[in-house]
Amino acid sequence: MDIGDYAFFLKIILLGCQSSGKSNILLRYTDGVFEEKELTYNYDFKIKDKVLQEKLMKLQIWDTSTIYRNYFKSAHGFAIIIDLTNPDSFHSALYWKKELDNYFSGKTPEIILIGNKADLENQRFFTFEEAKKRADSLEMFYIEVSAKTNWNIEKSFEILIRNILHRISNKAS
Ligand SMILES: Nc1nc2c(ncn2[C@@H]2O[C@H](COP(=O)(O)OP(=O)(O)OP(=O)(O)O)[C@@H](O)[C@H]2O)c(=O)[nH]1
Ligand SMILES: [Mg+2]
Repeated sequence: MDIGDYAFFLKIILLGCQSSGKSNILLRYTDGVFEEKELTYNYDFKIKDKVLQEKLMKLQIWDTSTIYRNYFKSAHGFAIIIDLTNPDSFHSALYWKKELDNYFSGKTPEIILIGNKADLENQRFFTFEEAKKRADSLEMFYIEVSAKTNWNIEKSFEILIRNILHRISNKAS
């Protein structure tokens, strides 16, 4: 693949509380696998080629175990991950949303809120409706996924990427 073949290069950053599933979501999306055991992943980001709307793009997706605010700089989009089985997870989402709004002085790039571990239906602390209502009030799109079963993982990234492309084309016109 030649660099000239890419229509877009998009930088996406995953945020969220500890153990919300950031690394597993990334691994599932880029490598198609799920690791059951607790792992410390030794990478900062992963690269994936993606074709959407007949355009080839290169995605650089950052995991946040080692994130520094400086990394936010050139990001096109963020996914804030909550753990549906952790009652404190939303606090962390709010924290990150505020951090981003402060960092970008209100001109925050696209953000999607992802409720992970939807497979653990009996252990969840938030209904879909509650979580969506909160996401709406923060002007974030909300989707639920399971990195474990691979439910909605591809779809969640596609929604984020579509929203990013929409913004880019609005800016250009
Ligand atoms: N049942 C279930 N477990 C999950 C899912 N995603 C992640 N887990 C588990 O949740 C734990 C944390 O997942 P990680 O991907 O390491 O979470 P993280 O957000 O990267 O965690 P830190 O890097 O420590 O902040 C692991 O034990 C995973 O196996 C999911 O969709 N379903
Ligand atoms: Mg991790």
